[in-house]
Amino acid sequence: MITKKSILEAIEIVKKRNPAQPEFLQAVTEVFESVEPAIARRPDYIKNKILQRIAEPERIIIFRVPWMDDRGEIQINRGFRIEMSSAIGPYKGGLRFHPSVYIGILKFLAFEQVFKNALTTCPIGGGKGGSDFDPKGKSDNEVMRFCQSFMTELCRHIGPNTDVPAGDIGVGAREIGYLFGQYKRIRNEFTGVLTGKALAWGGSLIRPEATGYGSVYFSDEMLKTRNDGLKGKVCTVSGSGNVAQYTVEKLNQLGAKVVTLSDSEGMIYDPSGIDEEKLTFVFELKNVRRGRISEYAEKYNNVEYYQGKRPWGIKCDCAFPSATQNEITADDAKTLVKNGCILVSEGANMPTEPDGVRVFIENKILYGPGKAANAGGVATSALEMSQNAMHLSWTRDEVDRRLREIMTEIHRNAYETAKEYDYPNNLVVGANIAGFTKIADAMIEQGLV
Ligand code: NDP
Ligand code: 2IT
Repeated sequence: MITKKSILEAIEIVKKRNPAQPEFLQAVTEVFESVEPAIARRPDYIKNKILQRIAEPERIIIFRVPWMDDRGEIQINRGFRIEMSSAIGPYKGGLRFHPSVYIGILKFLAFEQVFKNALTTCPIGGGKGGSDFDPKGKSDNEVMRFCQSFMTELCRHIGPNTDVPAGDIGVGAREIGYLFGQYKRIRNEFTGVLTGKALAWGGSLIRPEATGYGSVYFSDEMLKTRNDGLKGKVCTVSGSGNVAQYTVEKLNQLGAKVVTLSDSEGMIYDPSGIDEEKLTFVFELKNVRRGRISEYAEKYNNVEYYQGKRPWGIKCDCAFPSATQNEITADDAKTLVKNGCILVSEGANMPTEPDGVRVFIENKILYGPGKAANAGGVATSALEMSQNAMHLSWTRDEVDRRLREIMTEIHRNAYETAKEYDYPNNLVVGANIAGFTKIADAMIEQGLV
């Protein structure tokens, strides 16, 4: 009773203090409500005001990013870095460049990142950053000038033992390169301050693949609990960026068939499956030509393109949302269940609306929440940091083996924690409590800071 009251009060405080940040409130509410059984066992969490402290970023940096476009016109964007929690390691998390970016989106992402990173077994705190800059339609030179201006300010706040950014939506290998170059130039220091770097200058093998591969490994662990596997499963994937591409690659390797991809304009449905050759076309289309997924339907026969649609109306066994937040509504979730979907593994961050999550849980779907299922990306970033610190590089097999082990351990931890707290098979409760208790205990041990 006291526990419930304390949680509701904490949610009220977060709501009052952060008006007009619905995504942040959504993420906080989900975690706070689901950790109730852990707080009920630990009155010291209430006494130490862990909920209030954990939802308040340690530091937020907001800055002007002026740059000049190819026509010589001045452009102004806004840059952010949310340093959410350093309880278990330096701040770690991606940068998102997308016109929808504002402080509420980045705070939700930073908050999720804290628990995700705690689950990885690696010593990394949580952060997130980015800008409302839209890389779409910009020349490489414009992207470079923007990245240089962004890093000119950011470089005073980050460092290999302080805060280590990486990619997210709109930030891939090209952007990380420009950001790294400018950091090195200003600080005169060649160091592992960013992850997702290219191989020749400190990057790790498997980091580009890691989020997608990890989400598939996680789905495999979920299926194993029902003595099932991915072979022969029909899968829908949303998005067509970094996470989606490597999700398709690994699903193909494990004998599944992927029938959809999407972008912000629409989706393609290819009933015969996106095989290796077609995936090679997608890599080139999205990463080199930076085109639209609709071109896939123009290139291949018997493929349908649905403008403005997401893949959730297509019948499938397993769904891999890998585009963005709140891309699965409660109605989408009902449609998936009705069509026989047995598994959802979230490559994206918070892709399912809260009512959709409830539909999955009530229907006993194998549901892997993003902070567990997509943790392979940041975990492999932590492996990149380790390699940088040791000034060496592991082989592809070595990194992939470690990634596989980490995903297995995240699943085991979430699964066992759910059981321990009497919510068997509920990986939302399991992942949230496992991440939360690790952070909360570290905070108490380190005193009131
Ligand atoms: P990319 O920029 O490589 O790709 C994003 C894809 O999602 C594109 O196909 C994009 O379409 C689509 N998309 C983006 N915003 C929207 C939107 N508002 N509505 C519909 N579609 C959208 O990003 P990533 O693949 O890296 O990231 C995808 C998701 O995975 C994000 O939620 C991210 O936070 C999460 N994630 C990423 C990790 C990583 O290591 N990269 C790690 C863990 C999670 P379009 O091209 O039309 O914009
Ligand atoms: O959401 C995420 O976990 C990421 N975008 C990856 C972060 C990282 O530091 O690799």
